[in-house]
Amino acid sequence: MRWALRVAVAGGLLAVAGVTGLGAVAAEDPLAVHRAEASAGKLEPVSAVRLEAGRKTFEAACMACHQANGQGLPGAFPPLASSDYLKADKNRAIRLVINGLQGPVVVNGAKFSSVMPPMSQLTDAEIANALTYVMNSWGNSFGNVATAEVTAVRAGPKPKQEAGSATEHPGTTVAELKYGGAPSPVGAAAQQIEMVTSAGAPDMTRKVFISYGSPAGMPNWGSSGDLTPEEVDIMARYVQHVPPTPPEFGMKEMRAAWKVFVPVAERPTRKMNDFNIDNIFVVTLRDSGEVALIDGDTKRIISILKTGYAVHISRLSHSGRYVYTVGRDARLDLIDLWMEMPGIVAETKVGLEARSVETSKYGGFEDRYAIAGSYWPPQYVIMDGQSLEPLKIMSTRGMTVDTQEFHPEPRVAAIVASHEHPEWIVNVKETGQILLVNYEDIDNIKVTQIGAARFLHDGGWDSTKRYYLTAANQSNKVVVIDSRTQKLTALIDVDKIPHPGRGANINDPKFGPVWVTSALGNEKITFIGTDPHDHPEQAWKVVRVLNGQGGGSLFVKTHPKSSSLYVDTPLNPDAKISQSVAVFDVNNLEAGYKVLPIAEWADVGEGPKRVVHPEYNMAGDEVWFSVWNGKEQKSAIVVVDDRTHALKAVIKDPRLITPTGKFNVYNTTHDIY
Ligand code: DHE
Repeated sequence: MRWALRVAVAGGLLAVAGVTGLGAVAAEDPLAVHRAEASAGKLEPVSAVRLEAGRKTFEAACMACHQANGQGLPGAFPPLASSDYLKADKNRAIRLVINGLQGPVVVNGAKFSSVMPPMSQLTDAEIANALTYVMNSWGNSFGNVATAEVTAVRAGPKPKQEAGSATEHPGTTVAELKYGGAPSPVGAAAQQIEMVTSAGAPDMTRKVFISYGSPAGMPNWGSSGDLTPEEVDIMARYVQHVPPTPPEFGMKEMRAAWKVFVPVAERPTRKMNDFNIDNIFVVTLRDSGEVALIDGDTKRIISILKTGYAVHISRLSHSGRYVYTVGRDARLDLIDLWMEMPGIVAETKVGLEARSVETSKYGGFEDRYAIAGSYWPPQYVIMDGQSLEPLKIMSTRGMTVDTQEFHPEPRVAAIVASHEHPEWIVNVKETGQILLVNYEDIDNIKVTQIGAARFLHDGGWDSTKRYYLTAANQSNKVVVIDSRTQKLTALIDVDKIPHPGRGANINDPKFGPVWVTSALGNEKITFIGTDPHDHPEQAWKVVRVLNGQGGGSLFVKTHPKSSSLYVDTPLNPDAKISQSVAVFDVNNLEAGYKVLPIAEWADVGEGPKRVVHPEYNMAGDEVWFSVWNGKEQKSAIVVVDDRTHALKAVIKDPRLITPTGKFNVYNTTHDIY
């Protein structure tokens, strides 16, 4: 199984959509087994209704990995049938379903090292019934689980991992698990899926992951209509069987996916609306596969546009006219803000899974090109900036920076556009190589490869936009690239799992210009000196570490006109912390932080209500926060006065489904953060 897909699949091990026809492949009829055992007095009475309900939950949430016959997949997913691990400890089983698990575990003498995401979205009754079903199927006779037992475990003391370090798996925080395992719209209607088998390969579950997606963000390639049944079939065999040919996504597929709705010649030659487009916020509506364009002045929704699946980021063209959005399904949409009613003018697909997009920002190349990086296949694609016509595909397969071994599937993480050269800076995650891709002459393309550190993720510019600082997250390092000299400037050790977004640039009263990152793995907010000219002693060193509210932070934010530094903590296990934000006074950093109860201000009722991704308006005097709730619950955007930190507005609308990232047109165009 290919690595990138393994990651996508492993992220969603136990939570995929339902499949019918279990009876045909199950070793024994569980109901018959249960009835026989119950009548023999072996079990507490368990109703057929409960077992049937449990079977359904098992099929929907567990079967793709543990298989219809409970045998798991050797070397990948542990068996549940005759499992000594399951039999040994009922409460542990309940805990694992609620909290997830990351290997290694030993089951029936065999070692398994995969990730099982938390299934805490299931109700107590669903978990109880599913476990009861599992404990009474395939010859198992392990007793049963009552709903009250699940309730008690859920309400009981949090395992150590809830405090930041996994009980079963030291080193993995709940925040990390949530980050890779956040819920997604998995089709509950997933009913009709075909069986795929290859001669000599283990039976595999029907094409559930691929058709319906996983909660880790793997797109629902099949049910979304993005892949034909034939493509799903190829992909399914590819994932669990030795693939005859890998499902690459090359020029042929890209050209087939490319659509221009409004040709460049038919687009307006000047702005045709009265919107102050510089202050529009492009807001990701994660679980509805849409973006909202919100007028930053009036706080009204201008329009909601259907985009790729779980859009990840939006970036702006140099002119500020075009918005590029990239979905996890690698669909790219191009929005023209000059139209009377801004809308999508072109669309394409750059692969099967992607996270990053950027445009050409160097003088003379404004709005000319776009680039998108894929997680799968491992490649980046250069496109015409105004039509999205795919022009050049470049592979990222290559050698790892440290052991210098070939990596077949290194994913493309963040991409930024250089202001010093006609180049993009491309993070290649698994190899730890940073590529400077020169777009001056794409037929004779020049790529400078800088060895950095593995697990490159996100990053942004220092205040001068000369130095690019990026997190190598699992390496616990921040990498600095000098985009002028095109060289590695520094590799800086930081504490566990830095996650800056694009970071925040402030003028530290003591240390001068610094770039700031928070972290997923702990409460530290790390300041790195960025001014080798006037503050050479501090340059590229950690000059200050502040304690924030806690771990599970994803984004920090400030603005050149502001003296506030905001730190979100959406993945912290404590709801009080995940639903609020910390704000520091840049001029008095030692004074600690003030907590703004953003979710409370939003007043949206029940739900996780994670407060995520601060984003300034164009003037730099207000900050917007997403209150990211469940798909079926109410979400909102809360606007805060940056100077007083008082609530300014709450944007609520039933169409605002799971808002996460927000990108102010002016600030994103000009890399202001
Ligand atoms: Fe992100 C940026 C990858 C989960 C919201 N995210 C990025 C970037 C990458 C990335 C590579 C940098 C892009 C760039 O700058 O070019 N994100 C991933 C993942 O692989 C991961 C862990 C799991 C996944 O399946 O996607 C992941 N990300 C999330 C979320 O769960 C978040 C919080 C909510 C969501 O909408 O999915 C999320 N990621 C964001 C946002 C940015 C981002 C808002 C842009 C930050 C910015 O200010 O530039």
